[in-house]
Amino acid sequence: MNQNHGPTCSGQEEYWSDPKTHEKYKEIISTTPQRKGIWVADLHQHEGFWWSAYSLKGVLRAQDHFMPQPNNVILSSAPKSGTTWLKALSFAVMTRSHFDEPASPLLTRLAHDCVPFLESEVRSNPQNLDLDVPLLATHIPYTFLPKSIIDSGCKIVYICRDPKDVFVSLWHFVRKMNPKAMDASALEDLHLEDAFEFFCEGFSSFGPYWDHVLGYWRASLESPEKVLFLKYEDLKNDTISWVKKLAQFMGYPFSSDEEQKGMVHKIVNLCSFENLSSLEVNKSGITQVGTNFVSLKNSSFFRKGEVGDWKNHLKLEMAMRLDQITEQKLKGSGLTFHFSSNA
Ligand code: PAP
Repeated sequence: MNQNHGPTCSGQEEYWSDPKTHEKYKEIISTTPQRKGIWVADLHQHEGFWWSAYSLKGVLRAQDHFMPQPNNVILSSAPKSGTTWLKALSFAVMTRSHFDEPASPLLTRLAHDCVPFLESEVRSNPQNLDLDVPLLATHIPYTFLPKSIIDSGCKIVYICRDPKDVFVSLWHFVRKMNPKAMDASALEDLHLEDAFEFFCEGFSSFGPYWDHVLGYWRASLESPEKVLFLKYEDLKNDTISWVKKLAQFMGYPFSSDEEQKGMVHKIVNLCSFENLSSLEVNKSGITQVGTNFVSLKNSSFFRKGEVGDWKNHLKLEMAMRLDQITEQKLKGSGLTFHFSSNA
């Protein structure tokens, strides 16, 4: 009964089967500045951001073909900012009437298998859901979102995170990747210092990180009714209040009866790091990222789930440098991260 779960890409079938369209994207990508790096794939620069060829192709396709449903809610983030958690919470909020009968799919599926990325070839996902949930996720920067989303009534929820923790999370994550085309040990040996230099330069997938954040921040100031801007740290600090705001924003507010019966707590507990990371599916499952190019243990999406783990990995001067970059990039925007290296 999998209905409108996932993006509606009119013409998508043609894209996948039409060699001309395929060639068109290939050509665009081949003309972009390309840089080899330490990340899993070489990155291409397009419209000011860095993309793997696979992501960029998916994004170009989404721009040409993606037609949102008016009730779609788009969950957006730069990688390692809290995507998995936001997906789980939003999914749990929208499907709360199915918690008991049948049990929440989050108990048996990775959150990424409950909420697809619109730039990925979601149709290849074999794990269709028996629920019609109008959620989609993306790592696409705001300025590069398909025009159909900007012009639609779709709501967007964005989550960001202290860049220091994003970097540390990314470094750990990349080292666990197992791309078929690469020697995995090359990634395991990835030096923190090398990765740090690249990240500071803005050279990371969907980066520069700060530009990603600023695009959504500005959009949330311009259209607060359309874009909800969250910080991972705020969500950690007061999950209950933020889940209520999230539900309200998405158009699924909790009734006072639900609140009295503890529904908000139930959702927060279901989606907590402790609970999700202890589930069998998230401990031992495997997922494919992008194409069948990279296979990943589901457990790699659940590492520590803490605020400030950067302190265990970054030297003070590294942390200060990243904070300085952040301060300089965000200057005048009104956005701050109160998570200074001196804290
Ligand atoms: P993605 O972009 O690859 O999907 P994303 O989910 O954005 O990754 O980020 C992963 C981070 O979220 C990990 O952080 P860490 O490396 O600092 O530990 C992961 O542990 C954390 N995370 C995953 N699920 C949760 C959760 N339920 N609550 C809090 N943090 C979580």
